[in-house]
Amino acid sequence: MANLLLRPSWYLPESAITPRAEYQRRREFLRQLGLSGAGLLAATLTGCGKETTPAAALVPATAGAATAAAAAAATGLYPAKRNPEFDPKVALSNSDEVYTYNNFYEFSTTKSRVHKLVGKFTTDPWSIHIGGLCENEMTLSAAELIGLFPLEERVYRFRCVEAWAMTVPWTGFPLAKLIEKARPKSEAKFVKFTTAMRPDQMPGIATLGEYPWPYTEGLRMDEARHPLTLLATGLYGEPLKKQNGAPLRIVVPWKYGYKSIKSLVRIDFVAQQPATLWETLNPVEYPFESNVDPGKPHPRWSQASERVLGNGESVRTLKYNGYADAVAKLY
Ligand SMILES: Nc1nc2c(c(=O)[nH]1)N[C@H]1C(S)=C(S)[C@@H](COP(=O)(O)O)O[C@H]1N2
Ligand SMILES: [Mo]
Repeated sequence: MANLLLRPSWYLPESAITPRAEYQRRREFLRQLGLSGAGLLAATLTGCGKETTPAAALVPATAGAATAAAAAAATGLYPAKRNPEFDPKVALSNSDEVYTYNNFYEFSTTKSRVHKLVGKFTTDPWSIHIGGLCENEMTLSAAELIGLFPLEERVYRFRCVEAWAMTVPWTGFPLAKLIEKARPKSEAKFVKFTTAMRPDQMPGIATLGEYPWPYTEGLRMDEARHPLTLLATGLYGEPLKKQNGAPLRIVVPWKYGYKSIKSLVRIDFVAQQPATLWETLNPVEYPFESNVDPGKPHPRWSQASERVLGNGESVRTLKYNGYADAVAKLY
């Protein structure tokens, strides 16, 4: 991963820097400013996105606050120390927008409504099963899983197939560590991920009755083991909020956002490429691999550029979402 540190092709141009709200006040940000200079400061503070910020971004992000937040903070897990190897040293997307502009179809297809509909969704207590073709099956509480390995913060770019993008600080640990602990058998060629399915707590499921619930996703074993693939437990220095996939989600920054599956209840090692919800619905639009590729237009969205959350600016999309140095060798 050293080349990520030395040659960070995923640095954003200043035009892509989005304004920030509360996170701007964090000590961490002050540290960054010291490192990144006055140009960034000026761009951050004068790149006011008020005119272009959707109304949803102005809603206070109180709904859906992680109930476990206070408890977790008390245990001292958050905020986790930022890993400098994954830090583009640019301003982050506005956290209020990241909390209120969500794709989570189990709740709603309207992004600005998801955070208002997660209230009944119980994420504490939570149980996750790691099984399938492995020597060390485990059923753990979320708290147990989160405690298995040290948490770190990583700033990643994130790109939705709908051509919007954000830059956010996730907390978590590499999925590879958990895979190593589970000891997959040699027949295991893929990892299948499954989201909780609770129609009584997730009002979107009934409105999309024909969808092949639960939401599932998958990765090849080498993709799942890649050091960039994160098992995320937090965002902006706090436990994940429900709308962002509490208590545990996957983040795969070089693939379109739908591969980054939320609110995990199962991780299974399997021999065959697993069916995924989106590929089952439309294999042409949402193929299993789904690496970010500006040269490969989607039938409904050109993938050449992306709109940056917060300031609405359009920037060119990068192959593998800017992570080519780290992942191109996989393909
Ligand atoms: N279970 C589940 N996971 C999901 C989705 C979903 O609808 N259900 N949407 C995906 C899509 S399309 C995107 S872009 C990201 C959005 O994550 P965010 O709301 O935290 O930004 O979550 C992904 N993970
Ligand atoms: Mo997405």
